[in-house]
Amino acid sequence: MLSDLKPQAPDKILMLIEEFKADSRQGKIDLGVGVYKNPEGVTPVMRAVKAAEQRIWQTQTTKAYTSLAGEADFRDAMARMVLGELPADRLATLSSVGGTGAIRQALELARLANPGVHVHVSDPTWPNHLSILKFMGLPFTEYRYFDPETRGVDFEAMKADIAKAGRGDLVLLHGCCHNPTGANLTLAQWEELAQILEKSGAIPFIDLAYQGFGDGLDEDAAATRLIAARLPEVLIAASCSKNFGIYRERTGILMALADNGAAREMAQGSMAFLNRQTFSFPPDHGARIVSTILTDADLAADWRAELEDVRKGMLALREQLASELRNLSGSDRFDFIAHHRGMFSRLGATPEQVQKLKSDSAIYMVGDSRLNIAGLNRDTVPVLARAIVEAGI
Ligand code: PLP
Ligand code: TYF
Repeated sequence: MLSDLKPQAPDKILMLIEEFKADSRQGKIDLGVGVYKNPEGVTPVMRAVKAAEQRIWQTQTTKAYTSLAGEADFRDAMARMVLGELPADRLATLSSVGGTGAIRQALELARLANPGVHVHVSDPTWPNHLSILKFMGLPFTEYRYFDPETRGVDFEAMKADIAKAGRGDLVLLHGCCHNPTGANLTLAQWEELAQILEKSGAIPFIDLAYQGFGDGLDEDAAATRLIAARLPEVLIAASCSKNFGIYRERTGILMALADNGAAREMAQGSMAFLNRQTFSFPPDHGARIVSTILTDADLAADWRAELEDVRKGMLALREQLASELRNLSGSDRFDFIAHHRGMFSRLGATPEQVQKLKSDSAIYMVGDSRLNIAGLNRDTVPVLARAIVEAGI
């Protein structure tokens, strides 16, 4: 049996980590995988996370199973953080194995309700979206999103493509901080999108992996809240990996908003069922860290403050990079870097230029020219800017 297995396509982002490690050049710069790094290049454990872990260690008296859907404290606190309130009459929630687990369970839930469910994804999107859809055998279509000229969103094209989604189709949207491009919709554009979805009966499925990394914790949830208020049914997959810095704890949540109580009940039962079919109980430690922080005013305030520092640090690097490039190139064609939000920006370079950055300057970014802003610091920004101009980008 095992010899019948075929090799699977590797994850190109994760491959880059190995390639970077193997490079012995001094001063190499890693702008690949989407992990936050401070100016010293360290991915720290956040202060409030350490404090919450200490509190859990001191007070936890059992490690017995939780419930199939995960702890209610975590799910309620996350629903409040994402939605700004707890719409208990329409909301079903499920603790998941990271944001990825929430995406998978959302697609499983949709498939359970509608075995041939058609999914619409942005072009480009996070490669794992496509990989999971292909693995599950779900039909999908890409909607136009990124404008390579402006490096912003081609909103007219996006609207035209999303308007073609049928009733009951899923439309996968990045709630903020689009990965891989960094280009995002304005709130007015989200409003237009909501109208299109209302008209077509397609169901928004929001992937929210970077809340707090763009314009602020509430600002980054504004689009999700708008969609949640306007559409009868919404799926939301939220990750705690980045904003709590608990990547390896695998903490996330699936939220399903229903338009009536009976459908909510059905969704809640089906979601717990899906966890049971996959791994029974979801992991608890990361979820407990999150609920400990969010339900304690002091810990929550400290976490918010540290998250704000992280966010502002990335914004400062964006400004610095755009400004260096303005000076070096004598043009404003890189100003989009300051307008993008989140961890990533797509430079719009060719694969050959990305390769040149790697071979000539030991600068590593994903092949589609996505760079992780948090991989930079004040000293490496000028190095990158010079290399970008020298590579003829
Ligand atoms: N969605 C997007 C767009 C992402 O970039 C990520 C990656 O971190 C995730 C979801 C899921 O992250 P995780 O499974 O680590 O919580
Ligand atoms: O896009 C990224 O870099 C992050 C981290 O299989 C990541 O979302 C990358 C690849 C992967 C899982 C997470």
